[in-house]
Amino acid sequence: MGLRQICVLVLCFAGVLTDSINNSNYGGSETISFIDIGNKHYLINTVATMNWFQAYLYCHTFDSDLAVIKTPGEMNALNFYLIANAGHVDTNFWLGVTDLAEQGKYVSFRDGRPMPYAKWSAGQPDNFGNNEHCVHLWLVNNIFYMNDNNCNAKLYAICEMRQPRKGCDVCDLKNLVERFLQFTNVPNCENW
Ligand SMILES: [Ca+2]
Repeated sequence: MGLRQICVLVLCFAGVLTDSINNSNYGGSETISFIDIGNKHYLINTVATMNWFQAYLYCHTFDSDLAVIKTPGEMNALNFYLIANAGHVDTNFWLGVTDLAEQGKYVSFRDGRPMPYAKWSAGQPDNFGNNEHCVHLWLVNNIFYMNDNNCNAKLYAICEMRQPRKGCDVCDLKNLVERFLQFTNVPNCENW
């Protein structure tokens, strides 16, 4: 097998890899329950309550993360949706925000950055009992606010689909494959 054939095999494999990533994140049955709310894609679990750690892992099984609300617009859109859907009313939902690492410093657990947006309920966060380090949506007078709660409390979960990264090595490799095939006049990978 010549160097050229080895290169094509490697590049073909790269093409397969690209497809599998796309399918995993956007096409497969794993994402069938995600819904569009505002400019994000959420998976809202109201089937089983779980503690914050279980909720974190639950979202990961769907290639997603516990939701982190970044703007008032995102908060309003989620609030409107949850209120308008009877099955979701009067429930609490874990978010991907915690001060477990340092009391009072709320961060997004996904990237460690400071909590980008907060809409605390009155008097919150209060770290009640010196044991509240995980943040959730909390319905108060028919409006959702945020509250810090015991991480072992059993609540529902809101996951959000991960945003596509800006640029990626695999995409660059795919472009390289296409240029290589054009340059070498190879019709497609299946011929090898
Ligand atoms: Ca609290």
